[in-house]
Amino acid sequence: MIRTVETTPFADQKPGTSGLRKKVRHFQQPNYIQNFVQATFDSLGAHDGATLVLGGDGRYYNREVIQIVLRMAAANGFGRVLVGQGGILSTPAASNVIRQYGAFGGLILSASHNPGGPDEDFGIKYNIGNGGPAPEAITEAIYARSQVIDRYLTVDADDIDLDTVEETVIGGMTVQVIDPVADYAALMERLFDFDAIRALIASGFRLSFDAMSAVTGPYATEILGRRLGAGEGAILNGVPLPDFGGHHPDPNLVHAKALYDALMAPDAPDFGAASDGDGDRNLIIGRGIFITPSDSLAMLAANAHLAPGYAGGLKGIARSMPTSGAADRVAEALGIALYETPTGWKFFGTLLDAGLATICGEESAGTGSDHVREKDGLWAVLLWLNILAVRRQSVADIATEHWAKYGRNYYARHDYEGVDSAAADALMAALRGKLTELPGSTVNGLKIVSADDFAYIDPVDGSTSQKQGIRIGFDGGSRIVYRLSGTGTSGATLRVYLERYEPATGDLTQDTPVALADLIAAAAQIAGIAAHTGRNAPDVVT
Ligand code: VG1
Ligand code: CO
Repeated sequence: MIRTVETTPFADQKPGTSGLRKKVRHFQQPNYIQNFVQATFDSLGAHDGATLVLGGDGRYYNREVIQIVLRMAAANGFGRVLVGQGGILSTPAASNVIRQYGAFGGLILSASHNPGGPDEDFGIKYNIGNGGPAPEAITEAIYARSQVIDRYLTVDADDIDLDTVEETVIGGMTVQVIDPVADYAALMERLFDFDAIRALIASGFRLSFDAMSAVTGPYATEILGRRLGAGEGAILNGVPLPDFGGHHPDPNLVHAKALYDALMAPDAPDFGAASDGDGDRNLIIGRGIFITPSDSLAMLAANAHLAPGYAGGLKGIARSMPTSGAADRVAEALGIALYETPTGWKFFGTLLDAGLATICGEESAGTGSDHVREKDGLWAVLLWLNILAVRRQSVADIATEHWAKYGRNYYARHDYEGVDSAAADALMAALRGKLTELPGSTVNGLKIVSADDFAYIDPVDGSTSQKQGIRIGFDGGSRIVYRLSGTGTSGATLRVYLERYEPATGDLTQDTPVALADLIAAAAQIAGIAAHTGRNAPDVVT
């Protein structure tokens, strides 16, 4: 029954910031997906008879990979697989299913905000039993195993019907096709005051949610459209498409420009939001005002107690290192701890499990809490709506009051995409070579007071992570961070994160590019961006 198939290793199966991501055609090489899945199963502890969760963001190749994984899971001794209907599970919903059913772990098929289609991107990652992304020790073990793998296990069985909620058996293993939305929607109802949000919407408050033809369509339609009464008209691009309609399902000001324009128009709705390919990111725009993800984290943390799920207060706040310090000021005011982690959600898991933090966030439009172990796009939208329903103020008024109390962290991220990998590595190496000489020097009129390469020691398990981004600190608290993306599939992406703090007594109404102009020029100079990359301007500013 179980068939052992010989294979040989692929050199490039090292998971990045969030799993293994490559072009679809790369994944379609014979045995490529099988090798990675077998390397993953081989790296896990005993899992005989255990439950595995399986689902993806619905992108091109999702269904095919699900059938492959089901046969391999059966051959590898799993007792049961819970798979989302149609092969669909948003990343936060998958995290919830793993936790709720006490699963051993899960495989999530997604390349998140990267485009989909036969010539675009695919991805796969393993999540552990707490529902969160596998920590580095496990991703390293998977990679090591992938480098010596010589066989994979499968069973001969027909494809199963993914579209009917039912139970089947494949090679002695039970496959349960589950409703991908139901458990997640119930969780949201427990955390938030749906009555208050319904009343807000019934009072004439207008919202617009752009699902970007990606996985959140069915979730938003059920939760925002039906349960909260916003109606189907409030959901844009609500049907998941394998190629996301040819767009980047990346909720930022470039790829969600139509939504942004609608919120800046004279007849704008009160609230606009969008999510990404796999549903873990969020973009928040109020009428006439974009809320940066770093500010959103701070504002959500400051107001979270207004939602039933957080009425008891927060234990702590965690943010990734490049995320602005806006949340730090909220933590200080609340008298709770603030944790600074490397980029990627996998670093929040230990803090959440240990009860050290309740809310986490990243500047890349990721926010979440201890309700699951992934960032969660719709959760952030619902928390905002709950806050708006209680405070009955506009998003702009809430932001203005927040800055008047805590000051404002002007912030932007500049991405240089598709840079030659060797050139990007050389730029980072040159920066690393100057770390000791930079402090004390002045660039473009700005005095540098610190420079380092961020290293992290996990306060819970003591694991360490080096080289997580170059930080340059300036007199007065401004900061530049440089790092290379770990999620791209072609060339390198240089990310430059810029931040300047303006105290509550200062000018809180500047345009961000103006507020950051000095810093932007200094960033180009310090790293020699044009000389290394040949680029004079970033491709994407968020
Ligand atoms: C990016 C973001 C990071 C995020 C990661 C996964 O990583 O910067 O904050 O956790 O994507 O998000 P990188 O290495 O490209 O900077 V998702 O929505 O792709 O799962
Ligand atoms: Co994502």
